[in-house]
Amino acid sequence: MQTPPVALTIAGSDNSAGAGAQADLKTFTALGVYGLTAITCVVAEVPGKVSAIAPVPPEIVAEQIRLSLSAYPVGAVKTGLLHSRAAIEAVCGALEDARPLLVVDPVMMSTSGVELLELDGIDAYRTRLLPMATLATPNLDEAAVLWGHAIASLPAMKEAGYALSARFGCAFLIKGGHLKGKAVDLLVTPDGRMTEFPGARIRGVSTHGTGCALSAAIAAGLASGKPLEEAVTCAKEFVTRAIARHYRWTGIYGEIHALNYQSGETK
Ligand code: PXL
Repeated sequence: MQTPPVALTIAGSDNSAGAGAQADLKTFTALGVYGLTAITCVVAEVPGKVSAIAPVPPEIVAEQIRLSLSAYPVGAVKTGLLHSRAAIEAVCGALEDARPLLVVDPVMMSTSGVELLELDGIDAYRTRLLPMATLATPNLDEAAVLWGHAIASLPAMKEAGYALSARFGCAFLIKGGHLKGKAVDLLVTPDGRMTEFPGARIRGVSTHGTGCALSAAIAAGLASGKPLEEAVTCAKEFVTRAIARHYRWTGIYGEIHALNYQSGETK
């Protein structure tokens, strides 16, 4: 009989299963964590093309969370695509009493450039959700929106990291994958500590869902009792490996790639 750690993802459904709740579940499973889901919206998409998005009623989002938290020993929660202000407020209401370890991936756009978050959702992140978070994991564009200034260099990333962490009272992992030059991710904690994580940039692989997998892997680490920095280090190794040994198929949309979370030899 086994009693694995449990993590809950609050995220959108991606039918192509490279991003969203499906990517989170695959990540939890690969890392030995039992995954629960609360679905916020349903996205019809394939890599490179988002064709439709339908929200789940906010009270149903909240009920999925409340039930999950009441029935299971949830060690950590992550949020992915929340889509609307109403959904963010429902999530905050449902998490308020439990106050779990919380990783917030403030998803605003798809990898293919489609807006996934309604505009007034940004304000709800600022006023409601980020103050409840343990860690936020924005990419450069999302960090710039939350901070209110452009970020085009490593020094600007550092300034943003300190400012955001102080403003919201949570740790920030700013992902510098789109930075010119070398890719660096930056972790800043509210006590003012900063850690740089060199990111291996792997060329020629177009995968969506790497951000989802990274934040899910961090939540899995936290649910397993790892301290934050160790959870981030392990999560980065996990995602780098999943990109390096990615899957590929050729079809009517050209070549499509997907992360490979399985352990074993790199091909
Ligand atoms: O990768 C961002 C993302 C997150 N969540 C869902 C998505 C996407 C990208 O398309 O569909 C559900």
